[in-house]
Amino acid sequence: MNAASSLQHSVVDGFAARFGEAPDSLWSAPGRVNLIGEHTDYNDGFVLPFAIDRRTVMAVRRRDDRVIRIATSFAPETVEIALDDISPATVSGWSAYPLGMVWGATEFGSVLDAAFGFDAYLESDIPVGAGLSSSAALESVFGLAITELWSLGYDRQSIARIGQFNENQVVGAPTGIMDQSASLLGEQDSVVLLDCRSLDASVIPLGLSDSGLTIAVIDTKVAHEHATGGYAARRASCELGAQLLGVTSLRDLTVDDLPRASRELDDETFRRVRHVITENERVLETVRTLRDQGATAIGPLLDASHVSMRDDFEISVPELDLAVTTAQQHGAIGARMTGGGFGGSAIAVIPAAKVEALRTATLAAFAAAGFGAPDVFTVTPTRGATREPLSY
Ligand code: GAF
Repeated sequence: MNAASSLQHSVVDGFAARFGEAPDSLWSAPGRVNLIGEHTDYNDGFVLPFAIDRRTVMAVRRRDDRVIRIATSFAPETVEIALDDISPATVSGWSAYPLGMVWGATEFGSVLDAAFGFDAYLESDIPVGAGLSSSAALESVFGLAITELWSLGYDRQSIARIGQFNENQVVGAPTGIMDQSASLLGEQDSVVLLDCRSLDASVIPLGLSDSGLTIAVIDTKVAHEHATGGYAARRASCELGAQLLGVTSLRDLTVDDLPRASRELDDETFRRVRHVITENERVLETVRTLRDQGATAIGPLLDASHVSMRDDFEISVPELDLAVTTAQQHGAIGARMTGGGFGGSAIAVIPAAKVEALRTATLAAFAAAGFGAPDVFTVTPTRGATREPLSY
């Protein structure tokens, strides 16, 4: 049995153990890795993430009333709430990610007169706090399920927008729209080019296996927290930079604007702005490179992205820098931290044959630096959120 189907079996069994009956539908949504394009989403820019083969799976059984009960393997409690009572004031903790989607849907105009309650049970093999969007997967799986079960009529981009709205308004993290988009729009062996201004998305084949390459994730185990601190400060710097330069968002600037930005901004704000402007260009260059030359040629762009995040945006940490340099020294064609930063994971595009050596070298380098042991594993671009067959 592969990991995905064993997770599905476990969720079906877990549902029966919690609720005493079998589920009647099954849903799943993946985490994501961002290949390139960091902190560009909330600046109306470009991102290039993909959905990974680590998923959150949710088993559901319809009820005759308007109550939702939701439980998971990673928390002991079963949360019970009438769907009409869900609001930012009534949900908290892990269940705010899924349940907040109900309130989000009403804020997006849904009338829930025909909605029915259900019991739901979730399990996931996306590591929490690793910067691989376990929270977006919770929102996406629940958002897709209520969209289909209650016939709400949302397309996937709209579910992603509700997920971002939920995260901003209910959970309280000032994040952009990349993670939910990747979880909902991902396709097998492909990356998703998302224009975060228009929300136009195109799926671009990555072609890794044709080149003998794979993507290794190095989870530093340094926990990040988006609801507080550095992420919000970086977003505020970007908004300040855009305001001082007289544009709606940093998307409206190009490298030609950098000399003026350097004259008009303080050094720190200028470096934040330079990261976003150059990162947007790197995303588009990565897409051109993938189309014209293939995955073997994208390494320098990933390396440059990491330097920009380390030196200009200042969102890396020593563990991420060590993961990146170790990967670069042990056969990666390119490596960078991925996600919001301040911890979480780095990625390395590397020949599949060199992954074991990379794991050994990374564990040794972290031990020598006195850091806790990281996790090193590979990921494959996979399909986005889906209804799963319930065939057992
Ligand atoms: C986090 C956020 F949730 C995303 O919206 C994005 O801003 C990312 O950090 C940085 O690129 O994952």
